[in-house]
Amino acid sequence: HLLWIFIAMIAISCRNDSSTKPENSDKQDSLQKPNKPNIVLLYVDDLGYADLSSYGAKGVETPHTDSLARNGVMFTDAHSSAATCTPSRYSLLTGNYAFRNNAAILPGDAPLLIDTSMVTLPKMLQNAGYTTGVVGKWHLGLGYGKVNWNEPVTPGPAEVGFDYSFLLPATGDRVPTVFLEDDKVLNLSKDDPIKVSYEEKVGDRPLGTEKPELLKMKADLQHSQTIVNGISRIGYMSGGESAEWIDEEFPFIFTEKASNFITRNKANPFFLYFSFHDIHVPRAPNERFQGKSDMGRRGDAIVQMDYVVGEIKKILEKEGLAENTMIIFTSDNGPVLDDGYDDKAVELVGEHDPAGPFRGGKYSIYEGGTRVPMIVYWPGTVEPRKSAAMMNQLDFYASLAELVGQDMGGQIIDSENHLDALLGRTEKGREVMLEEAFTLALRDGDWKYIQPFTDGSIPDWMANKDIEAGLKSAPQLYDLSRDKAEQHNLAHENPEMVKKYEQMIKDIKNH
Ligand code: NG6
Ligand code: CA
Repeated sequence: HLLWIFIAMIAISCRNDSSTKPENSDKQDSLQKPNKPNIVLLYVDDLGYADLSSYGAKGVETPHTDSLARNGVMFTDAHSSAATCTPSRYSLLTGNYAFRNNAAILPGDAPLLIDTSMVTLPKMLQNAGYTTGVVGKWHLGLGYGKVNWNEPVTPGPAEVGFDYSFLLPATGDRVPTVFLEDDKVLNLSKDDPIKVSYEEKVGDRPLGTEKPELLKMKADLQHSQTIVNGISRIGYMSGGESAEWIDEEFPFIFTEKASNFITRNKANPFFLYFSFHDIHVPRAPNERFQGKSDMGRRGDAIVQMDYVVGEIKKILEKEGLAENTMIIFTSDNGPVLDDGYDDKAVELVGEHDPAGPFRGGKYSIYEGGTRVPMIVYWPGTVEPRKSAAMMNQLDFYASLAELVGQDMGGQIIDSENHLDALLGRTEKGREVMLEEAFTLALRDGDWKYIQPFTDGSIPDWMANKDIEAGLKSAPQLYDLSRDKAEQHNLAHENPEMVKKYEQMIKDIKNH
């Protein structure tokens, strides 16, 4: 009798099992193993080392990001590969230093910078079974340059390895001021085609130089071309009125697109590259965040960014994905106050020091150029701690390849596997790395060597903007263990070290 009950119970439980199993569940089971977590990369624009309360900010609170920092690995020596956006993003997605492709800040009508035959970071993850998406700022060029925005725009993110994309094509301060969803401009009407030029005025929209009274913020000459949404931009644009973005809506639109991507893909591993517009210029935070910091628009943009971080964390929790998702939070380069718009960032900064103890910021070869906040949050897997490991975004590629069990493509030269450091299991990160700005620097542990800057020139606008690029005609050598702020140049007393580091840079370049 008991035996019959036992057999009946087994039969019932088997039936339940098969009726609740989704289709192709075997595939899902194998992909959802702990070594294939979802990966969400929260990539903030121009956020400085000390722009979060957890990293020492004054005059602004960032509770959502701080909670990631408190409960994850909080790095104190983590770097974007370069001190500006395009080169950093190039390295992030390709695993190679930007100088290998001469990557520099791209104009808004530049061709796609990444060779589509490369096995990029997102392609490597696709090969591991991930669905990949990018939401937010792109700034890696599109098509073959000077694209026709009225037709499908290709090659672009799809050819770089993203199954889904929702983009600001270049930056918030460059035309065209429209969203690109996959390869098409969103909400574009056929009767009102878009025309873009970076050389001469097109159409009748007024320019910042012509109608300054229409502006929410005054701007420098480079940012004083076509006015859209009360903000003058770099570049000229006509048409596309129904497709124009409203800057103040970015946080909600990007969050919604990211949220939809997460929900659509919750059953299989996904990689979301969430690329913020904040806190880049033009800083036009939604009214919900206006006045929420003591620093005006720049601080309010930080609050807005932090809100979005909280929303994305909430969506992951709501979908039951928190423990199976690794969040990496970081920034593409150091901080800048005046980057072209009169948003009072300089006047209202108060006691706040956006780069913290480090010298320089965006555009600079000093530490402030590339040393950025970095947090890895993966509840249940990563133990909370601070880490002084030397880290570089260049190494996300090899480290994540290790995590998901993929090889690195043969074209990947520079990326190193530091998965253990990324997960806070060791404080041993890189021993040596380059930092890229208008010149190159080499970090060898706490030693930092900066190459003299002799060839080439920096743009004029930088000179008038209190930007410390760190370019000198003589070599610079600093001991960061005693001199974090790079004040005491030791190059003169240490010619042998200068020679050695010059040679090391040459060797890296000749690889
Ligand atoms: C500079 C812009 C600056 C910003 C930067 C790119 C001028 C004077 N300045 O050329 O405002 O757009 O490019 O920033 O044009 S980044 O974070 O995308 O690298
Ligand atoms: Ca940037």
